[in-house]
Amino acid sequence: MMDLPPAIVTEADVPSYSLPSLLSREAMIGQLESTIYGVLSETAVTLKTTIIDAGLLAGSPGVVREQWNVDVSNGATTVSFGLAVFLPSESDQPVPLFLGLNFKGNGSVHSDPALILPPDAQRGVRVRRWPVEMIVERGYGLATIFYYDLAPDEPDQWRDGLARLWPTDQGVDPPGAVAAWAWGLSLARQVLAADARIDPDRLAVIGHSRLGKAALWAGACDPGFALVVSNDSGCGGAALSRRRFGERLLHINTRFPHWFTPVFATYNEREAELPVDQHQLLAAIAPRPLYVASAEEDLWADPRGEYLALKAAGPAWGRELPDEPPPVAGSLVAGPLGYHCRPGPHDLTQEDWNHYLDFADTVMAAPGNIPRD
Ligand code: GTR
Repeated sequence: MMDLPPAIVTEADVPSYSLPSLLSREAMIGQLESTIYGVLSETAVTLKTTIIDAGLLAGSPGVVREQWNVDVSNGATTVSFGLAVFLPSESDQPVPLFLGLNFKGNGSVHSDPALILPPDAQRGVRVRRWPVEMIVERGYGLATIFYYDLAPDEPDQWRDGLARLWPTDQGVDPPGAVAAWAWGLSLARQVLAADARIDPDRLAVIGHSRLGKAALWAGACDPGFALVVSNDSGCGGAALSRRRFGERLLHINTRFPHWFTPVFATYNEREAELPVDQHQLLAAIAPRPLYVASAEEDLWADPRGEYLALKAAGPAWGRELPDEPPPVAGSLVAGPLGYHCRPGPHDLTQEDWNHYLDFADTVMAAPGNIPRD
């Protein structure tokens, strides 16, 4: 692999730039498709859910653990993925639920030995990112999918997943792996919405880092998500590309050539010529609630650029956010928009979840109060 230039990590080295204007949601989605992600997928599929395991979460009688197998079929081909679902064991009404992809397998999110673990994966290794009991105690469900089940994160293998269902000719702006992950989120939302224990109108999508990019693209394209949460999603996620701060297009498109539609790489080192920027991805989520979060030490993901993208998207919700982000460890909640920058490194922590749950309590408090397109 070619030697990549170092990242810009001082504000003084950020070029001056001007951002493209916000457009209609449809126009922004169209430009984001043709420049960055490719289409989410227009493939008509049928979904079949089988509950292959149901019990109480080990050590936590207040939590129901289920494992679902979802068959996705286009008629000729079927691709399956597994969903781990956690719900309150007692609830007299359908619960709101967070859906997010995980990096290390469903058995990485909790030490419960019943959870399916991919080969060579370590049980419970990502417990710190998934405070299952805390989320459920606060009245939310949680569902998660191992992202390799949707599209293996390898340049030469990512098509061996949901992409097998797509037509071979994907046109001039074929989707990349981020779009495959996002499509999987959208399909999972549909099967979750069909379960009577879950409130179909209060489904949130959340993602960390590359999976935050997928959560944002899923949230922008699928209005069925009532709340979108981006945790440290950075370049190709919430961070403005024109700032060229931290990871920039040259870095991401060289290291991960399979994530985006190929034309994105033609903008390497000429970000100012992009017809779009990431504030438009955020704005395409309006009028539904959106929370963006950064971590102070995560310069690779450009915390300031993530805030500035949210600020630039604000008018899509009729919101004028302050010029400066809230102080580290503080947070800003302006109606349907939220932001915080947590002290510490690139990660998804309980502290982040506390912010998301507090925010969800305000924007998803009662069924039916969420603005829709
Ligand atoms: C990095 C990548 C980031 C981010 C991160 C992650 O290597 O450069 O864009 O996606 O991985 O997903 O943890």
